[in-house]
Amino acid sequence: MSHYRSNLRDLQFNLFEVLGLDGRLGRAPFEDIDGDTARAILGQVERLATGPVAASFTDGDRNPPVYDPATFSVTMPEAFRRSYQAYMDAEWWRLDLPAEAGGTPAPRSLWWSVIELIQGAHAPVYMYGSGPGFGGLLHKLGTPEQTRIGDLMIERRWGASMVLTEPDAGSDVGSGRTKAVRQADGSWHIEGVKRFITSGEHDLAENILHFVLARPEGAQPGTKGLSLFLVPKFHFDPETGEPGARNGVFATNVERKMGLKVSTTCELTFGGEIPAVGQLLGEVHDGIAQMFHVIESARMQVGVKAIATLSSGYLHALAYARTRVQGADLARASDKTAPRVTIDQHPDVRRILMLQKAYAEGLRAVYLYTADWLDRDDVDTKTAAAMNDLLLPIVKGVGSERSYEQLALSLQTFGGSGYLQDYPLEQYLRDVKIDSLYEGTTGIQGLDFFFRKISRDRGAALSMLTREIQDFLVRIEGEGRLKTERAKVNAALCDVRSMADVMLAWQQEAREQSGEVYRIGQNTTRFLMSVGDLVIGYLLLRGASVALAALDAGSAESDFYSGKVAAARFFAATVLPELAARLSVLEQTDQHLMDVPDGAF
Ligand code: ST9
Ligand code: FAD
Repeated sequence: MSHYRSNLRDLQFNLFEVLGLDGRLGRAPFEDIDGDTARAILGQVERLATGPVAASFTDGDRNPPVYDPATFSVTMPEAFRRSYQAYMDAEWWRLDLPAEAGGTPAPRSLWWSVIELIQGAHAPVYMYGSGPGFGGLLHKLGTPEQTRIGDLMIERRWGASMVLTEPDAGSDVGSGRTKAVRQADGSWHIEGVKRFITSGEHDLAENILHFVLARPEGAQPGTKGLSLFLVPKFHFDPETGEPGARNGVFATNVERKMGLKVSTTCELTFGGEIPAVGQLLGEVHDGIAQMFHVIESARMQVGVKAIATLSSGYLHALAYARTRVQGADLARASDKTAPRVTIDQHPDVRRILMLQKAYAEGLRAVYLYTADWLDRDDVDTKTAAAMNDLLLPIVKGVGSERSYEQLALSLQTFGGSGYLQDYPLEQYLRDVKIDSLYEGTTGIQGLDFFFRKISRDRGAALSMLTREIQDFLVRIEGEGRLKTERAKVNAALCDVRSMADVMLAWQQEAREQSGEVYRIGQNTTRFLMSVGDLVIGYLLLRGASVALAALDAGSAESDFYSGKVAAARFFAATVLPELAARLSVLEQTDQHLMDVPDGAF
């Protein structure tokens, strides 16, 4: 039986009933996809995901790739190879490619729904399979010759990797020392050691194209001095793509990790006896901005990965709680002859189940809402991009943190059995921990959220978001059944606005006294998590109002729709009030923490 418990119904609910995707399909720019096609795609991808893609999930953990230091090569496990092949052969990745690269452009919300299903089943399948996506990027950023390389990547299904991190340059990418030396023929030789490179080596594809940040000799320090180079594992015929001699980039180590074991995490050494020959992307020195095209996509991917895993974890916990009999109903606890009940009848278990449901479904709504901004035709593209940018650290940062935290509750629901390898929960937790670390830690997401997405933007996108929430609250004013929840979301909205105002005021003060910025720095993660909870609360409430309408219309799916209302109520009642306390903590932030002597920690 598949480990993966998908939630197609909830995806359909968000896409078609809340976001109104049908209205955008079947016409430009999505002429090739109408509502029926979109539904059929989701159904087919779900079968692929729960079947062949999920099939190697456990095997990949227990029999990870084998690294041979003598040949610097990696042999992938056969079971994983089959899952990977099934995904590549189904070619759903074409939904992410521009038409000129052989793609079928799809709404972003539909694309990320597809990727939720694949990643929930087995995330590394998507990660190793992202080569065509990188090929599509060459269409956007490459020279005409590099566009051709992009086509080769797609046709021949090459692998790809994003290569930023070095031993002394993790969060601080600008400290990278890998250098690029220009050659007389216009090519570049890359020299240095990169660390932690996902899919840096494997034998799933005939070639791997590494997208490498390196500093040309004499370039300025920091991220702005980095350029992006394309460095293939094998040199290749530029017309046919036929691989030739080995290029000088080798996996000199593969890490042993807590989870996500089937995904190779490589030390890559560039240069040495054989030069690592690369070419400059787009013939422009704009590496960090170019790499952020990849990073933005990967941050979304990482958030969706975590959320997909939480959703499956919750559904496992729910199924277990419905069958595990333990203890009597609390109201009859003193009666030793009272019948034993399934654990889903205990208030404490119901509490953690509903919390998991609210976060799993709320976070799904968040990533779909984020993607949907790029599909909307009622706003200009600049605004849409700014809203997507604003929400991205929430999908990545909040999605990964809450999913890890809530998956611990999914495991807890199983009692001691959750700790065993008989169930996938322990692997889910191990596999999901990485999501708050790579692609920018949560700390970095918090800084990005406040300083870049809010302060630098003078709060414009945040105001647009809060206005949208406010407008929705006005629209449902007449819905008496959601009166309490509406008030709680409104209170959370006021709390978040106050947090932003306080932090922006500190930033003004920091212009005079630079140390004031420490008060902001102590709160960026708190603020990110709080805005995340607000957006979850808002979207759950939006879902609840749609659900009430469906119930009023006499829908046969009364359990499903009642569940949407229940999750919104529970979240508004038990999570959103915490924002008031967080605001109070934030307002009272002083410099004591920064003044504690380092030795006193
Ligand atoms: C990693 C990979 O961890 C893990 C999983 C891999 C899975 C692979 C699967 C692949 C999936 C993807 C496939 C996609 C295919 C392609 C599709 C394409 C459509 N937004 O603030 P400044 C830029 S990889 C946009 O001064 P510092 C911007 O150009 C390792 N751009 O930064 C800016 O200039 P300007 C991940 C941004 O202080 C410039 O950077 N590592 C953004 O110099 C400088 O900005 C990390 O993520 C943004 N949010 O450097 C590192 N931010 O201002 C984390 C910056 O003029 N560290 N730019 O516009 C950071 O992010 C740091 O904040 C820092 C700081 C490095 C940016
Ligand atoms: P550090 O930067 O040393 O951070 C340590 C701690 O300090 C963190 O909690 C962090 O939040 C905090 N911190 C650091 N700087 C600041 C700051 N300025 N303000 C506040 N807090 C701060 N990289 C690639 O290039 N390509 C890949 O494909 C890739 N895949 C990976 C796969 C795995 C399994 C792993 C573990 C890592 C991968 N990475 C990859 C690297 C990953 O992106 C980095 O590990 C990550 O960006 C953090 O860098 P670091 O590990 O050096 O931690």
